[in-house]
Amino acid sequence: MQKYIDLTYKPKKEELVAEYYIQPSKTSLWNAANAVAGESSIDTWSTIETLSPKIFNKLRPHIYDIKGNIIKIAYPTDLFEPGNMPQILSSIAGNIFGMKCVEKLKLLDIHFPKKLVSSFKGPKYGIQGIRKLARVPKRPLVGTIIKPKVGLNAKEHAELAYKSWIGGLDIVKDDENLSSLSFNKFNERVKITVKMKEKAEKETGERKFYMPNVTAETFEMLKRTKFVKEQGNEYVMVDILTTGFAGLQTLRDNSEDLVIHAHRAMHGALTRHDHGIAMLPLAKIARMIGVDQLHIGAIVGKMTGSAKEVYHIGEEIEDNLIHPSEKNHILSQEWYDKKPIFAVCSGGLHPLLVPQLMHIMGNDIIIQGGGGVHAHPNGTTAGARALRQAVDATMQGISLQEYAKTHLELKLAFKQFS
Ligand code: CAP
Ligand code: MG
Repeated sequence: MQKYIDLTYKPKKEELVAEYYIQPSKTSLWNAANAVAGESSIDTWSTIETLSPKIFNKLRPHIYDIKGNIIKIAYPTDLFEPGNMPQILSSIAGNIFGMKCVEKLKLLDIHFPKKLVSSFKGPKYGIQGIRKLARVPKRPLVGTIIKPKVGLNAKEHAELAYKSWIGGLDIVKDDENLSSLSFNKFNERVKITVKMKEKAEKETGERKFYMPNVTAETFEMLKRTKFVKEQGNEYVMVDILTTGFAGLQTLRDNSEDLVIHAHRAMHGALTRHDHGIAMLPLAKIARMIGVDQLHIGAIVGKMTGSAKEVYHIGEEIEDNLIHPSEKNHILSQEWYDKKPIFAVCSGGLHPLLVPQLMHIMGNDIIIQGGGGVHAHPNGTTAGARALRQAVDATMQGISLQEYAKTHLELKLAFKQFS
């Protein structure tokens, strides 16, 4: 009996809605959908006396739309604990991925009702807060990642950061797998790098930002965040998936008013192909919990993520009202008081890719180049200059070829990256 399917049902405003791609295994799609709806809410595989009509009628979800392999399920909000992202995901993104009756299952989007959106802190700064801090009203922010990913000691790290900042970059970040290692201890790195940041600010007259990676066990993360604050730094960076959403919520609740940069290392284990969780709902969760900027893909770089997908994720984290799109598997979403956050485009980027990226994504983005800065033939500072020149040229509507005629670093970037 397919007790959760009701194609005449209209979801209530206060319900959570999840959209899934579902491929059944050795059963019908309807049977598999029914099992997913039950297992993600109140039910199990057998008929149980304890599932009384009273409980059923109060907490049952409704599969209200089935088109091909795409199903939509509306869940009563009482199934979820406000402010508890782990529990919400243990429901609608938990056991169901391991059920034998599904060959493949992918969570494509989640519509969160106001009661749940309001139960999370949301971003403290967001786009406008960061632009105000940076004194950069319009153009994309530009940054680099210290490379090699790990290997430099704290002093070498800080010196490379300085070279990047004086070349015109706004931001320098730690790589996602750099925490506190035997050859590069966190506190020492932060202390020296912040001093080099202040030196670069004095010499350039521009605000400069350092994003130290605090990813660690939660209490340790809070200790490191406190230390960063004591050094007078404005940012922390965290790997939100390897840290987990409970850790991210704790960091957001104890952020010491620092700006939170969210790296999405490990997302590919969930987002690629057609079994797992799409990047869109992960991005929504990050905005709801309250990061200020989030890696969402770079389209033209080295990582997966089509222009359409990355563009829509950018809309989701930057707009306040999201209109539904059947074609793109996007559910409606109102963001209420949750600030828009910066899309971070990174991964395989170099100066020559900037115009195309800005054409697709607009200016409310953060462009990061690691190898694309440090591999410049004249070194890091020149690489930083070339990346900044590519942004400045594009903001002025000048082609890079034209701009390179009067900007040597960009000219040499053509030799290196064409
Ligand atoms: C980029 C990067 C970033 C990726 C993350 C790296 O370095 O530092 O972690 O951009 O991917 O380690 O690859 P490069 P995404 O500029 O040298 O490629 O932004 O897609 O999450
Ligand atoms: Mg990295």
